[in-house]
Amino acid sequence: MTLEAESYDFVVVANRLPVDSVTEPDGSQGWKLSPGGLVTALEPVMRSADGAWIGWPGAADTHIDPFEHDGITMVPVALDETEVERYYEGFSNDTLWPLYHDVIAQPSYHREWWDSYVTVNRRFADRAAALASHGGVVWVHDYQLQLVPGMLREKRPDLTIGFFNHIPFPAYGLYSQLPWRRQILSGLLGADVIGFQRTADAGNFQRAVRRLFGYETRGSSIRVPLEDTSERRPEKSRTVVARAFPISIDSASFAELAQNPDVIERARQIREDLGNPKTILFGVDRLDYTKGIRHRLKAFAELLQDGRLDAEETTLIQVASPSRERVAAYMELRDEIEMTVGRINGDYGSIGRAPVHYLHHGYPRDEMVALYLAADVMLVTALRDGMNLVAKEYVASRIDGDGVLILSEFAGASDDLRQALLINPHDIQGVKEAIMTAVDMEPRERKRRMRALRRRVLENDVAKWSQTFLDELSRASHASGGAPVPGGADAEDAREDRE
Ligand code: GDG
Repeated sequence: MTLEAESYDFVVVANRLPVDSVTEPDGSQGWKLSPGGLVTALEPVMRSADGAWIGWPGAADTHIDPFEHDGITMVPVALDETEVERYYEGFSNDTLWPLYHDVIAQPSYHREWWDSYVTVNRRFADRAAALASHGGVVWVHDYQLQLVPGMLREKRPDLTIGFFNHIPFPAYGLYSQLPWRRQILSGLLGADVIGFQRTADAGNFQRAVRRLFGYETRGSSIRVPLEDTSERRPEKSRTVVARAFPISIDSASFAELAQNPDVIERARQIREDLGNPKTILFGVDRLDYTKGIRHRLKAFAELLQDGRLDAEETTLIQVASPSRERVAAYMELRDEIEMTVGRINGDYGSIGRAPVHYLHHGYPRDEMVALYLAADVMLVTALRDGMNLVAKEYVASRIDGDGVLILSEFAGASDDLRQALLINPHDIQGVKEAIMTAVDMEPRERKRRMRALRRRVLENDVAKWSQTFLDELSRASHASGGAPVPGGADAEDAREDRE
C-alpha cells in the first residue's frame, strides 16, 4: 500500500513542511528536520497518533510523493511559480501579513492574488480531506491557510478541526479593509477551536464575527448557525471556541544547550573577538519590517551621538536572517537598514572597532545560544508581533540568571514577560531610556528580574501550549459526540469509555 492510500488520525496542515531539502555527501537529495518549535511540540503526538504533516516543500514546481521522515509522514503539496508569486509572496506576505500587523506597511489588494489563495487553500483542504481518518483530527496552522477549516468542514463534517493563528488578528477598523473579509471569517469558523496568541487577538476576531455576521458570542464561545442540519448533530447551531493559547519554545532544550561547555566557550570567544566590550547589546530577527530593527538602530545611534554610550565600550550585534527576499517591501527595508548600519559605523567607528556588527545570515541553534549568552542586553523592539520567540529563547538560555531583556509591549510575549523592561518602540526617547536603564542596572536587580522571567518561560513551554490546545479540541470533539483527540486530555478516558 502506498503512503497516500493510508488514513491518519492526526493531520497537521501548515504552509511549510517541517523539513528542509539537503544534499547528502554522495550528491543524493535528502531531508533534514527544520529546528522549529512547532515540530518539537507536535513530534510526540505525531508519532504516537499515526500523524501526517501536509505542507509545501519550499520550492516552486516540486512534485514529490509522500515520504516518511523521523517517524512522521510528510505529504508535500506542490505550488507552481505563479502560485508562489500570488498565493505566497502576494496574498500571504504582501496582503495579509501587513494588514494583520496593523498596516505597518501598506497591504496590496489584488483580485488575482486572492483567486490564487482560494485555489491553493482548496488544494491543501482536499489533501487533508483525503488523508484524515473517519472522526480524525486536523490541526491547521496560520494565516496562509485560513480558508482550509471551512473547506474541510464542507467535505468532512466528521472531523474535529483546530486552527492556530501565529500572527496577530487586527482590530475591526483595519480588518474591514480586506475585500474578502467575510470569506476569511467563514473559512476560520469552519474550525471547532480557533487559537490566537493573545486575548486581544481573540477579542478582535470575535468582534469581527459579530460585526460582519451578527453571531452571538459568550466568553470564548461563538454560536454559528448551521445551514445544513443534516450534519451529524441535530442542533441548529454549532459552537466554535476562539481564545488565546500563547505559544512558547522548547525551553529545556535551550537551557541544555546553554550548559554545553562548547557553547559557553563560544560565548566567551565572541566577547573576546569583539575586543571585550563592557556591554554587548543583541538583536536577532528575520529581516522584517514588523521587528522594529530601524527603531532600535535609531535609538542606539542617538545614544552614541549624545555621548551616553561610548562606542569604545559598547557593541550592538544585529543578526537579520534573510526573509521574503523577493517581496519589494523587504528589499527596501534591507537597503534602509544596511545604509543606517553603514552610517553608524562610519560616524562612530574607529580602526578595528565597529559599534554595530550586522550579520545578514541564518545561524545554527548552538551559535544563537552562544550569542544569547554573550548578550548583556537583548533588544526585542517589534512594532507588532504575534508572540516573539526570540524573547523567550533569550530568557531560557540565561542559565546564569543574568542579562536584561528589553521587550516591546506590541509583542505577544509581553503579556507574560512582565519583568522585562517593557517599551513602546515608537517612543525613541523611551527606548533610549530603557537601554540606559539596562546598561546601568545593578546585578541584583538584573538577577531578580531574570529569575521571574525564567520561571514563566520554563513553566510555560511549547509542549504545554500544544497540550492546552489539544485539550480544548478534545473538549470540543467530546461535546459534539466526536472521537477522542490524540494527545488530548480526555483521550484515555474516552478510549476507556468506549471499551
Ligand atoms: C511567527 C510570528 C510568533 C531567527 N534567525 C535565526 C533563527 N531564528 C529563529 C528564532 C526564533 C524564530 O526564528 C523566529 O521566531 P519569532 O517568534 O521571533 O518570529 P517569526 O518568524 O515572525 O514567527 C511570531 C511565531 O510565528 C510562533 O508562533 O512568535 O510572532 O511572527 O525561534 O530563534 N534561528 C536560527 N538561526 C537564525 O539565524 N537557528
